[in-house]
Amino acid sequence: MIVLDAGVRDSTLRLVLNTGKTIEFCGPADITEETTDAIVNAANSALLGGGGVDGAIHRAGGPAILAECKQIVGKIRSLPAGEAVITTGGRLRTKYVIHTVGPIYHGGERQEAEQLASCHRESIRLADERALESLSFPAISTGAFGYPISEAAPIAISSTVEALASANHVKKVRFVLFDGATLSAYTQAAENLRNSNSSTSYRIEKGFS
Ligand code: AR6
Repeated sequence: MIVLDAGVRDSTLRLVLNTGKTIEFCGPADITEETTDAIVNAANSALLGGGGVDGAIHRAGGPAILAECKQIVGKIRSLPAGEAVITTGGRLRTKYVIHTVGPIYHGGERQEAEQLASCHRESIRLADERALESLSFPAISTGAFGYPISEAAPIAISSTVEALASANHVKKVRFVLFDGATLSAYTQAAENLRNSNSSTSYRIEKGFS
């Protein structure tokens, strides 16, 4: 029997790496309710909040998160696409928010794939540096930034598999996906990647909720 952690309502599929580390796909769900050690925010370079998941995180987390973001921006001016910074979680149930900036999609010829992969690698690296064990990602760049979900999903998943495999502390990553179409694109991509890439060593468990 698979026992789910509190907070996961609708996991439909998970990847289990040969080390036992897992990547879960959950949804439709709101990432602001997650109880993982960190949640990832799909922010913009100004780090001052916005719409979509960024707006939802700042609304639910309260002013402490924005105050920390302002301090960070005071030092670095702006956060380039593909990079990430960490703040506390304010009033959220999670302890930390990792703010990363996804690429704005311009057709795929402007290093969007590399930047999107970097968002996942850098977020996991920051969580690992803090010795966190779990974090949750939204579908970075697939909303206001226009990245086609079917292109973004395999990049998000393969970069996460790679970064999770080499993490020292992070054991569990969740993709917390807001709507059914995004959830099915990500789960489909996970299955396709396993079939197409023999070097990716994981098994798939399905149908737990
Ligand atoms: N929980 C999980 N996923 C969510 C939530 C939520 N509460 N709300 C929205 N999503 P977007 P981007 C999904 O636009 O494309 C902001 O204004 C949403 O359905 O939030 O990286 C920032 O300030 C979609 O699948 O992020 C930036 O300016 C996914 O999150 C810009 O948008 C990403 O959509 C970033 O654009």
